[in-house]
Amino acid sequence: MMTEKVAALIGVPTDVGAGVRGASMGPEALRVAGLARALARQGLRVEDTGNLGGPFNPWQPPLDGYRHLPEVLQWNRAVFDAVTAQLQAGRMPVMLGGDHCLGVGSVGAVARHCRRAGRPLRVFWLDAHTDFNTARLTPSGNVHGMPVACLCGFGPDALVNLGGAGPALRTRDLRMIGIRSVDREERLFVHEQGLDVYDMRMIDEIGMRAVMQAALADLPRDAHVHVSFDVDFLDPSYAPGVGTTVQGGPTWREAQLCMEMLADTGQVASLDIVELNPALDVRNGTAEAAVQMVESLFGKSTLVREKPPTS
Ligand code: EXY
Ligand code: MN
Ligand code: MN
Ligand code: MN
Repeated sequence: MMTEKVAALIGVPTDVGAGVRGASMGPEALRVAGLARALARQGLRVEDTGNLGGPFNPWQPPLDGYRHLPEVLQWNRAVFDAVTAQLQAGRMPVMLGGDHCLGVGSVGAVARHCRRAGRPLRVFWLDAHTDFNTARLTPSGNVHGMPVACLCGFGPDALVNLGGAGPALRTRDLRMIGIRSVDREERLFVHEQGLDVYDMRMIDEIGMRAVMQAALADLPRDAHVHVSFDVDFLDPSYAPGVGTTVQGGPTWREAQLCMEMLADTGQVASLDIVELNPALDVRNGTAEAAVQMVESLFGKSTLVREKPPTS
């Protein structure tokens, strides 16, 4: 008997890592936009575990290069524990952010879980930004611009070692799609560390299909695929409800193809949906766009197909 896959929704209502307030309302906006129903339509059983709790946003300037580090740490500890618990229960964690600083706890938990199980991990970071700043490089001190660096071992000890000693991720386990905003000094560090970045220039030149084929080319068959979906990945023309819009993102169809090709792997096993900011949205349209993308990520397609149309 095939056991039913269970998606466990974990709401994380905070914006302590962001430079604009409002992502704390993200979880509820995703629920209102019908996220649970969309996942259920794709054959998943959905359990909404409710929201995690944590400190309020103190709205302070950076201290030693970080804004709100104690609060960021406290929220990420809660995320790490909640995601770990769902993985151990055999469920698929779906984290509803909240800002992208929460990727440290979420991806950190997935990485430790995979390591314990001896299973390879591949993280797809869908974002306009590389989120690879450090205290020394950051122009803002906002930790939502730093989670990838923290996961790879570059950040404050407490975040780097959140779930155990040493970095959670190797840069070679990461693929970044949709990138179009990297700070000047961050850029040097991205190159120095050899991140696998598929930026908008590449999507323009070879198209989303070839980009995803390249990004998926060496995916091990037994790998756990984690998708960290920053809603600012999407073009602001149809997804204005984020705090850090960057023009020139993937079109609706390009974004959907990206999701569809990830779905085709059949290996998506955990997900973050972050940076949705309902305070900046128009009639919850960005939340609805994100939900539609997530439905594609779990297999929604127009026709019933055994394999991709052109393979
Ligand atoms: N790179 C900029 C910074 O570090 O302040 C902007 C970061 C935005 C991060 C959003 C979540 O992807
Ligand atoms: Mn497992
Ligand atoms: Mn991000
Ligand atoms: Mn971003």
